[in-house]
Amino acid sequence: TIKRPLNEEIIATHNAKHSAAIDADYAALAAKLARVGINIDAVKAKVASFAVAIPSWGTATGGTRFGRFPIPGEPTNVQERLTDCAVVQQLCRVTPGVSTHFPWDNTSDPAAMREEAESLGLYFDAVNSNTFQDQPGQAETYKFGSLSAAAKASREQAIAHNIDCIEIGKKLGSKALTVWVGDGTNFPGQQSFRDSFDRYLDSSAAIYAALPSDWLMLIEHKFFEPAFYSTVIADWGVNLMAANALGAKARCLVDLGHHAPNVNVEQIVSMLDRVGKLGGFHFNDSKYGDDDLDAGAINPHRLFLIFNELVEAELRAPKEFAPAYMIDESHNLTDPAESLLSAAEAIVCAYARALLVDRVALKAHRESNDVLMAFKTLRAAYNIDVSPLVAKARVDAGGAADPVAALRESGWRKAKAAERKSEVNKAAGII
Ligand code: PSV
Ligand code: MN
Ligand code: MN
Repeated sequence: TIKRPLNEEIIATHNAKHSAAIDADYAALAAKLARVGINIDAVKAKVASFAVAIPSWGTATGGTRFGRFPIPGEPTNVQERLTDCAVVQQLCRVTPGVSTHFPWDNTSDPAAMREEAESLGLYFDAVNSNTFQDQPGQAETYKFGSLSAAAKASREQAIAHNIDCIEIGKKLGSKALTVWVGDGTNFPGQQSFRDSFDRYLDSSAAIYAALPSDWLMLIEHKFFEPAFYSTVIADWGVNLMAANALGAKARCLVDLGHHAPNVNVEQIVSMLDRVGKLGGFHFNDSKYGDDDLDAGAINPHRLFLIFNELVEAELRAPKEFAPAYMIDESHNLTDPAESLLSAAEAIVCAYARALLVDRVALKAHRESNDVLMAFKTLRAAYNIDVSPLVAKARVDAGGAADPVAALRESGWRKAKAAERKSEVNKAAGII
């Protein structure tokens, strides 16, 4: 049996309070969808099979380069981070996977960590390497780059770290390595764009050679930050060049915050899928750049349009379609567990809406160049409030009717504030 961190009775009491309203709203939505020939139970079954991974580090407060505001009771080590992932999963039931980051999740015993995760009903998703920071005691610096560095020793160290991540990931049961590098330049002339990319490819080929046959290497592009003049893997074009050069197991990962403003991300999704190179997603939202705000908080319509392309891609080739989904946010103002619950809800709602698009009508309107009706076909699905459907799927799977409210009712964070060695407790002299 799975160890669920929250008292199941609290969730049952919470659900009992909401069940009549959920059932009534679900029945009303079922009737509305039936009028346009959609069977709500079939959509609910698709929603119930949806999963998006939580980044282990996303369970603790993030920060900006100007400061961080830790909260009492937040997780302080990998065990506590896993427990909070289990809390989120217990309430929302769409986040069974955990994505790790090394050395942030350092453990001397990955096999025990896997057992711990499994006992909590979790599994490990992609492993993330980290060559964008120097670690204490490390021999070489990444100040001037890692996989693309001019210094061979820095490149070798970065390659070795990625291979270590694969080795740990094998013990965790992961099936993918996500590589994002901070490599780039701050000054025109600082490096040759071309030589840097060639060195990146050489280094990545060494990592690729160490990948098990059933693993993927997910390459994440980002057009700025921490480098502000150029980055080595700046956009999806360079990303695709790298993935093509490395081989079939290399795919492109799209982080929603890693594009220049106003870039049409849904079109990128469609194009990468077209060539079988859509590896995965990091979901977040932004107003200006890589803001790492909560998914769907700023532009839920864009999230819907992205899922519209994903649903279309899945319908085209259901067997091959398996992008890795992860939430990649920085929670600076909110309780991270609450933000993860609210983001997971936004993501799954965008997916549910995309499932409701009348694809037969859309195709016909496209073929007859009925521009407005094509647009209205999409908009009709976007306008449907799918929250009763998503809530019903969640409750049927054992989750909470209103996950954030249930978390608050459980008193989880307050209880942990008394137990965990958080920075807040240290600063207050409590521990
Ligand atoms: C970089 O901005 C990024 O999106 C990458 O995915 C990292 O792994 C993550 O943030 C955490 O730093
Ligand atoms: Mn990311
Ligand atoms: Mn990012």
